[in-house]
Parts: sequence; C-alpha cells; structure tokens
Amino acid sequence: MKLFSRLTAYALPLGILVVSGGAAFAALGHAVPWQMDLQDSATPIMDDITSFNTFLFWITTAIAFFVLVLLGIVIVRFNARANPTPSRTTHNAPLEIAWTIIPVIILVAIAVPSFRLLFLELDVPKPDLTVKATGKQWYWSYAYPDNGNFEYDSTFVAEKDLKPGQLRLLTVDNELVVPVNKIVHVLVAGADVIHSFTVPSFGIRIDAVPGRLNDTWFKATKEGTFHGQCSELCGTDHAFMPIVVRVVSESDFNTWIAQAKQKYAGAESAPQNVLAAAH
Ligand SMILES: [Cu+2]
Repeated sequence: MKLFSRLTAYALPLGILVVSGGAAFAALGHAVPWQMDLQDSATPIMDDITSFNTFLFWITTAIAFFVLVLLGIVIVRFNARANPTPSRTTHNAPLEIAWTIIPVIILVAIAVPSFRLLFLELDVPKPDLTVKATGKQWYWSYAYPDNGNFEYDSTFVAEKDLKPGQLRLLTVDNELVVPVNKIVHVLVAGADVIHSFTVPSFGIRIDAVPGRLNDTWFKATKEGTFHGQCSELCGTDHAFMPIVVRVVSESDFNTWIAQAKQKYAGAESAPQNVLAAAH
C-alpha cells in the first residue's frame, strides 16, 4: 500500500506534465527545454507530419497496451500454481490467420498516409520563389536566383555576442528571408562535405551533397523566425552552423530584397557555389 501511494505521488505530477505538455512546452520556431512533442507547425506539410505522428503514437500505444494485457493474463491465469496441467495445443488455424491478417491491415493503414505524405513532400508545386542554400564548413550561404542572383553568408553568432532574446547556438548574422504564404523552392548543395538543411517547424530536411543539387520546398503560413540546424555530422563546427529563416509579409520581403541587392552586390562577382560544388 505504501508503494502504491508512492507511485501515485510520482504519477500525478508526471500526468500533469504530459497533459499540459502540449501547451506549456511547445514554441513556434525553436525547441524549448523539456519539450516532449514536435515543434509547432508553420507549414501545411508539417501539419500533416504532426497528425501522422499523432496517428502513429495512438497505434503504437494501442499495440503496447494490448500486449501488456495479454502478458497480464498469462502471468495471472497461466502460472504453475493457477494452471498446474498446461494445455498441449500446438495449432489453432483461426488464431494463426488472425495474427497474420490483423498486423497486415495495421501496416497497410500506416503505409497509405505515409506514402501520401512522402509524395507531398517530394513533389514540388510551382514555386513563387527559389532560393539556394549551400552548406559550407561551417556556415550556410543563401542565393536568390530570381531576384538579382545575389548571395551572402549566414554565420553563427557566438554566445558572448548574443543580444537579449537571441537563442544560444541558434542565432546567425544574416538570416534567410522569405515571404509568408508563398511556395518557396529550396535548392540545396554542399560545397565541401555533406551537410543537411533542416527546419523542424517547416517539416523539411534535405542533405546538402557536394556535386549534386537536391531540392525541397515549403510554404510558411505564419510570420516569424524559425530555427534549424545542420543535421548531418560535417566536422568540428557541425554544431555551430544554425539555419535561421525569417518569414515576413510580401511588402517587407520586397523591401528586404531591394536592400539586400545593394548590401550584397559585391558578392555577385564571387565564384558561384555551383562551381565550388563541382570541384
Ligand atoms: Cu554542416
């Protein structure tokens, strides 16, 4: 009884933690301490990933609970004391058919939405804007081929240089800026080794491979600042090449483009990453 009351004492705060987890620990655009769920979604793809994740969670929970109940029945009803003369049955056709068919049905139920999501992620709709992200040791470069083809580097801001409110390990000097509610096609390449362009709130992750052009897309439906990190182990400073995407209104984006063209004008004459990637 003492054990039971102690268990309840532990379980209660844990239960509150789990129930309130969604609201208390989620944040838009970055991870937070004690976060248990996925980051809040900012794109239709991430909405689908989140609901698929919840769907899988309930399937696995139901299976785990079912197995637990079966184990409980075996322990209680079929131990040596409760059941001294065990049954010698070795075959049961209906049961064997059931435990083959039911898992197949479960797998098909998982596969259908899984493939649907995969096609949605890989099939790039007609883009409103194309940007190119090049992973380098150890920072990202962003180019805007539709808007003057300027390119600039996005480098890590060290902890000692952070301004109040800026996130440790997740802040850069020059962010990737995109308009809200527009389909953004992202071309991704690596200039030296393999990196990976990842923004959890957008549900995107794609490897940046030298000599190869990968692509992904997103349509951010919320304005704000979204943080990601290089997600392929790429060397000593792998942990220090964050990705920051700032989603702004269309008019703010046009203003930014006009300024950026001036600011990064000199960069146009610099060697293109495509060439760097081919070497
Ligand atoms: Cu990297």
